[in-house]
Amino acid sequence: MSAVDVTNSGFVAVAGRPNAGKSTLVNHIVGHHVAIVSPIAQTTRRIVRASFTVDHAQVVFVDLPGSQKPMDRMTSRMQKSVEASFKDVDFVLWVIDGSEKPGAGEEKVADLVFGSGLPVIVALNKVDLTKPTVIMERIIELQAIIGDREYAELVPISARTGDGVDVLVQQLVKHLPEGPAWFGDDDVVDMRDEERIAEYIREATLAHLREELPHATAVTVDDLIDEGKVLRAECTIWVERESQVGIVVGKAGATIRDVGIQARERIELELGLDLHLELRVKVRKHWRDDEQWLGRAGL
Ligand SMILES: Nc1nc2c(ncn2[C@@H]2O[C@H](COP(=O)(O)OP(=O)(O)OP(=O)(O)O)[C@@H](O)[C@H]2O)c(=O)[nH]1
Ligand SMILES: [Mg+2]
Repeated sequence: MSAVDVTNSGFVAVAGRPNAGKSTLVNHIVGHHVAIVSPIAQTTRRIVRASFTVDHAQVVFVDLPGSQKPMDRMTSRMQKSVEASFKDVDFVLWVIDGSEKPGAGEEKVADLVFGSGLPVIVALNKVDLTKPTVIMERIIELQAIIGDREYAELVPISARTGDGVDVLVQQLVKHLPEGPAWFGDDDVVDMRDEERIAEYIREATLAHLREELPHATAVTVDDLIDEGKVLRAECTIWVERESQVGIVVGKAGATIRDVGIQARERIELELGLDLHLELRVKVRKHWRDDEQWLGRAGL
C-alpha cells in the first residue's frame, strides 16, 4: 500500500432498497467499476468496500445489498449482513430511487437506517428521470415518511449522469471524523481477485438472463492458474434445476459465450491482466437455502 496523507476518514454504509442505484453511485464516486450493477433487483449479494480519497480525506463506502423482506436463507443472510455492517461504520448514506413515489418499502428502510442510531445522509437518486417539480414532491413525500427523525443532509443526485454527486461528496467529507487512511493509493477495493472475477461473471449473467433465472444463479471460481502471460480462471455458474442449464448455455452455446465475452472484457479492464476464462454450468438443488453451501460460496 502506498502512503496517503489523510487527516479525516470514515466508513459509510450505502443502504437502501434494491435497485435504488447504490452500486452505480459508489462506482461513480470511486471512479472504477468495483461493484456490479444491473436493472434486476438484488444485484449486490456480498458487501463491497471501496475507497475514495480527496484533499486529506478518505471515505470508505460499504456498498450493501438492497434492503427487502428475506425470501430464503440467502436473502436472510444478506439482510443480516446489512444490519451487522452498521456496527462498523460512522454514518449511513441512504440512497432512494427518486423516480418512484416512496411507499411501504421506503418506510421499512427508514426504520432500518434511523434505527441504527447513526447519522444519516439522504441521496435522492435518478433525478435525471424526474422533472424538477416532481423532485420537490418526492422530497415532501419523503419528509412525511421520515417524520421527526433527523437526517444530516438531503442531496438530489443522478448516479448515472453525475449530477449533484460533487455536492454529495462534499457533504460526506464534511461529516468525516478524524482518522487515518484505511486504504492505500492503489487499493480502491478490498476484494480478492477471485471474488471480483466471480462478481463480474455474475454481472454478465444478469445482463443475459431473464425473469427468475438471475436469482437462481451463483458463480464460483474453482481454480485460478497463473500461466505467465495469462491468468486462467476455471469458473462455475450454478443453477438450481436441470432445465435451467440449457437456458444459461443457450442455443449452440450462444448465451454462455456472450456471458464469457462480457465478463472477460470487464475482468481484463478492471484487474489489468490477460484472462483465459473457462465457464461451465452445474446444478446445485436449493442452493439458496443451503447455509453451508452459501458460506462456502462467500454468500
Ligand atoms: N436513470 C438512472 N438510472 C440509474 C441511476 N442510478 C442507477 N441507475 C440504474 O438503476 C439500476 C440499478 O442500479 P444498481 O446500482 O445496481 O442499484 P443497487 O441499489 O446497487 O441495487 P441492489 O444491488 O440490487 O440493491 C441499474 O440499471 C442502473 O443503471 C440514475 O441516477 N439514473
Ligand atoms: Mg448494488
